[in-house]
Amino acid sequence: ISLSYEYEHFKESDYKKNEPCCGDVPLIQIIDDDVTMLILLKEALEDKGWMVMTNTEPDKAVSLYYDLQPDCLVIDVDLPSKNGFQLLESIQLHNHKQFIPKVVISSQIDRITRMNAYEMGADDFIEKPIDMEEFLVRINRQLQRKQIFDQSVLIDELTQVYNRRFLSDQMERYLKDFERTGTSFSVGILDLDYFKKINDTYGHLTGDKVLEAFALFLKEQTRSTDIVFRYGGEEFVVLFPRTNDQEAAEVAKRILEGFSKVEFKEQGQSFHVSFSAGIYMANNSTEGSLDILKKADQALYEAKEKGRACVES
Ligand code: GH3
Ligand code: MG
Ligand code: MG
Ligand code: MG
Repeated sequence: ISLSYEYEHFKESDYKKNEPCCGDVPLIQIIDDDVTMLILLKEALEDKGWMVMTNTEPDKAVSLYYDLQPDCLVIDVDLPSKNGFQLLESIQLHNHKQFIPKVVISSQIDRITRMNAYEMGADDFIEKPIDMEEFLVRINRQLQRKQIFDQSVLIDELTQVYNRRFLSDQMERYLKDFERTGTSFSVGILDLDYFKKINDTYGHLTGDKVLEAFALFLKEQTRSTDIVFRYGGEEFVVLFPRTNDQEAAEVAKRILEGFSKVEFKEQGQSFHVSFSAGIYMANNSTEGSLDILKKADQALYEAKEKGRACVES
């Protein structure tokens, strides 16, 4: 079996957490250099109905971790190229504001190794060879913790704006209002342009700073009745109550103009960041919140197609 296993079996594009189809299915990321082990674990976890992505390469694993924000991370700490502990530490360091359960698997099970694992942020420690039945129970336990955590949180830790969960609550509320009073609202999805490149050039911590700055800018530049949400990674949603799509698009354009002028300075270099936006106005009460977000997302797609740094509705 070749090392390209991971890409044949898990395409990033197959899994978009932001999309309704995948939103509720837990995603588990496994990092192990042992491909046989990966396949074994992957199949067992998939039998439970969970989605699994596997990585043998630590660096690729970190960027996928950021990209897809798994619900549970399973990591082998005795990796040859980059020490698993180092990897765990760097993930922990960069992602300290997010709760993603981390399960360490290891054939070294001495006390020091176990203590190291917990100190580096492991939530559980499972010894190899793995007892599959027990492994599944323990992973399930971690997924439950994650679910309880997610359900209790309405604010995104990193950016301090509302999260995706609260977005669906609010959209339901405004849809009911629309049904009752006929007062519509608009929704904008704003996605930073070439954000991956910022991470790749300056590192994830700089990427995080840009996200924080963008969220703050959005809050400052919208009306107090508008609500800002972090929709996923580098995507934000603004809900504009009592606003038609034209007005909302104008606001978005003004924000785009302003934000594009913000100068970020990092490692002796300066750079600017733009975004693309898709706007949609709810126009009949039979539309659900997911339909509305899909429409806004289509408009966003058009904005990206047009070359980015623009607003489509
Ligand atoms: P496009 O112009 O088409 O939107 O390109 P893009 O690079 O912005 O889009 P893509 O979806 O390819 O990449 C999004 C990146 O956002 C990838 C992922 O690593 C990064 N990301 C997601 N969440 C976070 C986060 O919390 N912090 C950091 N630093 N990066 C994140
Ligand atoms: Mg190993
Ligand atoms: Mg995106
Ligand atoms: Mg983007």
